[in-house]
Amino acid sequence: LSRFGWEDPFRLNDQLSEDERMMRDSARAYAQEKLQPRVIAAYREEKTDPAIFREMGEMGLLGVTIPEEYGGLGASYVSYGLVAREIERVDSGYRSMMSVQSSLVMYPIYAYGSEEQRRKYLPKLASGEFIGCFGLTEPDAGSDPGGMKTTARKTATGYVLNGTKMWISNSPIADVFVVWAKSEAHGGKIRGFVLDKGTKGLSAPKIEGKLSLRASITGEIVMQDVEVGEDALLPNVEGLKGPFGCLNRARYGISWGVLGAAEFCYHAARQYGLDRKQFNRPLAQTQLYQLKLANMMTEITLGLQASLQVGRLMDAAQAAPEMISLVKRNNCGKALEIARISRDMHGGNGISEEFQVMRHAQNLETVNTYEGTHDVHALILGRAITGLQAFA
Ligand code: TGC
Ligand code: FAD
Repeated sequence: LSRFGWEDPFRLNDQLSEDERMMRDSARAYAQEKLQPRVIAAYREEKTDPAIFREMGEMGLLGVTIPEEYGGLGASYVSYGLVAREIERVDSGYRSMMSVQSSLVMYPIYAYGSEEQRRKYLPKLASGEFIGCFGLTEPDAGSDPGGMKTTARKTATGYVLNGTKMWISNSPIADVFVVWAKSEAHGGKIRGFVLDKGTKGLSAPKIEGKLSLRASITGEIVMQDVEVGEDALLPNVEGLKGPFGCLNRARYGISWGVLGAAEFCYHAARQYGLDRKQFNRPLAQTQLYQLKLANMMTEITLGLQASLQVGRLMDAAQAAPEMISLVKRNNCGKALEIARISRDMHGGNGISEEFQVMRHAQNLETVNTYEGTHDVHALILGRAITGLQAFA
């Protein structure tokens, strides 16, 4: 019996608990049976099927780490990472839909919300009856969210919000909007608000013309004198650490997710090289082809091991944001490179939708940019290494 397998060189499988393996297998079955058959058309036609949220909810894939009493599974961060990997093996856009709902909408309501807010929103977000979105980025504040212009002005009964959010996953189909604004009543500090679809002055136009992440709908959030009660404020957090606390979790999930996409591209390149002959031998029997496969396997294996370690530290409440920046940045960069090389290894077929590797490569351009760009995470690490802040 060989101790080495090209699909799992360091035997990640053996390092998981029984519960984690079950979670992974049920996410894989759902993703392969229900998502894979519709993704090629969804991407081509730029269509996001809202029913996917309800399906994911039924499978228990939304809010995996949220306690059961609020509709979650109370499972580990390692389980959450494994789910992200399986969904993104099909498409980064589907993983985006899942991770925004789980880490950027359910998590802040759970961690920073009142008991009433938790009870009102979490069970319906967990079942997929409600779709959520997270508005931090603005047209003039992307990498520097502290530069946001959205404001919340205090009134006798609540707040009035004004501002525009840009590049917001799920927003055109969202029922629940977690938005971040500078609140005059709190000394201009950033505060979180939960808004309901249909509130006067709130709209979410779709952003057209995306050449990446086309199976996941993206929009703006426009707030023109949106009046909300005191009960819309997330009471338990203030400052940028509010949105960053959510981003830590989403970035961690992405570090696993992108490796699912990379594994798809690695496996596809291997099979293609075994099947296709040129110069009277399989492409996979050439030195250059094998070198590329060896590089892919190496980066995926090291990346998975790193994300597993960060996940174990998160589950033990021992993780630091810099660890998350390290795996988000490196795994995204490596996955993007793997997808581009796999595209090349497929020759002309590599540009066809049928072979799917170009879709992954295009998607990973977004994933390398959102949740902190590759370079911004380098600066976060640079600050930790040197003690010197290079952003501004
Ligand atoms: P800085 O001075 O570093 O920090 C301000 C306050 O925030 C605290 N903090 C954190 N807290 C928890 N976790 C973290 N990771 C934290 N990072 C910082 C910090 O302690 C401080 O707290 P306090 O109490 O002292 O005020 O802030 P800065 O303005 O200098 O930040 C610079 C920088 C570059 C690190 C940061 O702004 C950054 O990360 N920029 C990237 C922005 C980003 O990631 N945007 C993501 C938008 S959401 C999205 O893309 C969703 S896509 C999802 C999908 O579809 O899957
Ligand atoms: P910029 O910040 O303008 O960056 C442009 C370039 O400059 C990048 O290469 C960057 O690395 C570089 N740069 C910036 N600052 C520095 C510096 N100090 N030093 C050196 N280089 C620098 N946001 C949300 O809030 N919610 C969402 O749900 C969401 N979903 C998204 C979905 C999609 C499809 C996309 C594309 C984006 C999404 N985003 C979302 C926004 C995303 O987080 C931002 O696009 C990202 O943070 C980068 O901001 P920016 O686009 O303004 O680029």
